[in-house]
Amino acid sequence: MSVKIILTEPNKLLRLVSEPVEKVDKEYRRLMDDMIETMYAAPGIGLAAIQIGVPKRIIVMDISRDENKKEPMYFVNPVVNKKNSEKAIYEEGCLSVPDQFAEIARPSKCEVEYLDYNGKKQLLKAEGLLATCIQHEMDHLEGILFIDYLSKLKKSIIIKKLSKAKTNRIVV
Ligand code: K1U
Ligand code: ZN
Repeated sequence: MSVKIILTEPNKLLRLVSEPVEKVDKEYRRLMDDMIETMYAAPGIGLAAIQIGVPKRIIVMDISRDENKKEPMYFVNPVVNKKNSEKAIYEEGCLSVPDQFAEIARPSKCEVEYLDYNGKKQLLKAEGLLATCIQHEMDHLEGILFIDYLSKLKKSIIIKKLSKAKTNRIVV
């Protein structure tokens, strides 16, 4: 397993629509191992494959927030079957949009079908942070970032800040 570099906005790769996985094999399990290690190292509670430059429909998550009791979750080719009309607001962050946070409204519950780490079909009924996180991660599969839900002005201020931070990092 290895910790990979997480791409940050602005980066055209983050805007790609990820492709489905044909078969959950050894190579994809190795990718999921790298993703979960990268997510724990960041640290974060979710990560999509495109955030480490791989345009495949794979997500890893662990919302347990307990260092000693890890509960990793792996989602391959996830599809949302049902979404609640009621919305929940969470302050979201993103490892690809460092140090920026914003309140985002999303359906408060959802049902997701996916393949697990072993390629077995699963159905998850999610609510609370789990529902928010999975929807945030599934947006990554479509090339969508949480800042896309903000006003044009707020989004452009954040992108300017991130571009500046990137330039400074290269100079130093
Ligand atoms: O980059 C990502 O997609 C991961 C992102 C997931 C997320 C967070 C909050 C709401 C929706 C989705 C993060 O993990 S940002 C970091 C974070 O939330 C966190 C970091 C350390 C401890 C606890 C949380
Ligand atoms: Zn994100």
